[in-house]
Amino acid sequence: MADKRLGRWHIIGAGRIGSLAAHYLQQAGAEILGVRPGPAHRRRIELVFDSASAISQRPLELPIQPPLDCEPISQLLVACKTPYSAAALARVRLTDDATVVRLQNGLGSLDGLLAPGQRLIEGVTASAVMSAGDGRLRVVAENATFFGGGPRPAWFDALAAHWPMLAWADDIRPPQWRKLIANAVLNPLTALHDVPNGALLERDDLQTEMQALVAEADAVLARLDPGWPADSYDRVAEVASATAANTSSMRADIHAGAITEIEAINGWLLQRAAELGLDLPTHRRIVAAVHALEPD
Ligand code: KPL
Repeated sequence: MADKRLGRWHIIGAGRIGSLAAHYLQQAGAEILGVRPGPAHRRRIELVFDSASAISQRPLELPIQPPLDCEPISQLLVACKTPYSAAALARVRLTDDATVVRLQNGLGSLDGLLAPGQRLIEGVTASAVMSAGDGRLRVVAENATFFGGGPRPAWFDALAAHWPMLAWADDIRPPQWRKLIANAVLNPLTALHDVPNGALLERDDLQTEMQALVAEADAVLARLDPGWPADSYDRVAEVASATAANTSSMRADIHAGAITEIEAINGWLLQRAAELGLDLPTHRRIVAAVHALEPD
């Protein structure tokens, strides 16, 4: 049943996860408008839900507006790749009390970009969506998704009724950090070695790299929060196993000749480490190696 509380949402970045989020928002009764430079048009995306029991196709119709044609935006979902966030946000006008949901890998990509009266809600998802060609996206796993950061907004329950496994996290940091570590290990290693996620569990040399990356990341997070359990290896290995056949988003970016999200993921850890006087030699090496594969 559609719910008027959701109102109108604009979305920047109707890619794999952005399109899935737009679909759930639309199911919940929100009006969704995509924002993208270029001529206004209607975009049709076919979402193919591939569960163990059935395959269903659900079309997503998205009106796309150029940023200058958009009225001041009061509800914005940012799901573009992190390197493009600042430029994309600079092109739109937000209302003074706008709500912005950030549903991206990594951390910090919108830091300092919102005005004091505007609200940032952080989103973290373990759902997996793959491109299936011809404008089709294959939803391979609908997993836990958390939104959080301050009090739960009035529209949240209406959205959660249509978004499987969406929950509000009073403290969004633990799910964010768990996802960050998985991305900081799986994404660069799969991109550099050009392998699907599961291959990391099959090669001794890659297991050694995984262990070093996890240990360095855990050391930073444990310094930032002494309550951090600092035992992330098994959880990262579980993500690799659960997404074994997947091409990670960073491997896909390298294949597409695009810049990657390495700065918002491993770069964020390196920045925190520098502030704490810690050295992360494996992350430093891996960041340099990924940058060497990116276009100039
Ligand atoms: O989030 C991912 C990504 O590819 O960005 C993982 C968890 C590694 C799944 O592929």
